[in-house]
Amino acid sequence: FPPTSQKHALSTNSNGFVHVKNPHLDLLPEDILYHFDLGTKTHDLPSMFGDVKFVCVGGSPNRMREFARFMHKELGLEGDGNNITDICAGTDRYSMYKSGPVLSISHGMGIPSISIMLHELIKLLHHAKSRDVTIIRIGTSGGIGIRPGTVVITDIAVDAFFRPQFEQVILDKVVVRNTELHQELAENLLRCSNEINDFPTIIGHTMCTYDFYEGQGRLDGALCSFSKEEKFEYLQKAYGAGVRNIEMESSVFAAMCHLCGLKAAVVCVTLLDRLQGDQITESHAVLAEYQKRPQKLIAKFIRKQLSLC
Ligand code: R2B
Ligand code: URA
Repeated sequence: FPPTSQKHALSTNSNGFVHVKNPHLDLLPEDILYHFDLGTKTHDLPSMFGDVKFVCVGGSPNRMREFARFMHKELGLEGDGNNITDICAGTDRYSMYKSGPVLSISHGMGIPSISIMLHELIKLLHHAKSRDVTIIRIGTSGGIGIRPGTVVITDIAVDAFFRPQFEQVILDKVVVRNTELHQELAENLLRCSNEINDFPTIIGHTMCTYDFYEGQGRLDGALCSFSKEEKFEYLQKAYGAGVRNIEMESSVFAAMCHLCGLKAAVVCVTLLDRLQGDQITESHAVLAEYQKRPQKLIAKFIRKQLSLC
């Protein structure tokens, strides 16, 4: 397929609304957000979500529930954060929790899963007339040449060829989309982490792949068609191109948020250094502490934005 270039400047919308870019939507009598089990006729989306200012997304439903509980406490909200309920309880595809102005949603693993969630989330924020929303993916990743437990704030998501783009097949064409993230937000997050001064944090490129095993150059999958030397050559090349971590959602996340005028960041902790191995061997307790790191950083950022610290 010949690639179709679709580079857009960050859609600046003076009113701060999230915009959908689909003329067909206006013709729908009702919009059913099927994978959330929410809809414009069955739910009062403006009253449920109109005050949302921060959306945090991450792969695992349990981790996003923990994050919502943590934010409930961090924001000093009334009541017991432990009783927080899943807004998407009617479906087991995604989980969603709300703590004041902070929405936490799980997105599952991989580009197709997060992409479906983002279509419905962006429409939800649009129908709810939410304004000035910042969206952050908090996740896990494999590091390249950096200490495990390091948090990487993505400046740009790249594909497996280290290109700053995301290719989406639409009908029978390949549409190429920009994967830049919000630089000022990334720098602001780095400053927050320096203030916490609890764990190493860097800004770097994040490589987004379609697979965890062969797609990330692992030697321990059910299939492997390359040598150990070829693996290292590839990872070194990635490092040389500025890649500091590898995960599976950042490119479509960056592309969709960019097109819809959402200020977006990707903050992932590294669970291992891929130059040292492929298997995740740290104990459950160590991994649990690592996964709290992006959460602590985002809590600090949100508290600062709300002038709570
Ligand atoms: C990071 O971790 C998951 C794979 O273990 C995947 O969702 C990702 O991006
Ligand atoms: N998530 C990934 O996608 N890769 C890793 O190596 C670790 C977590």
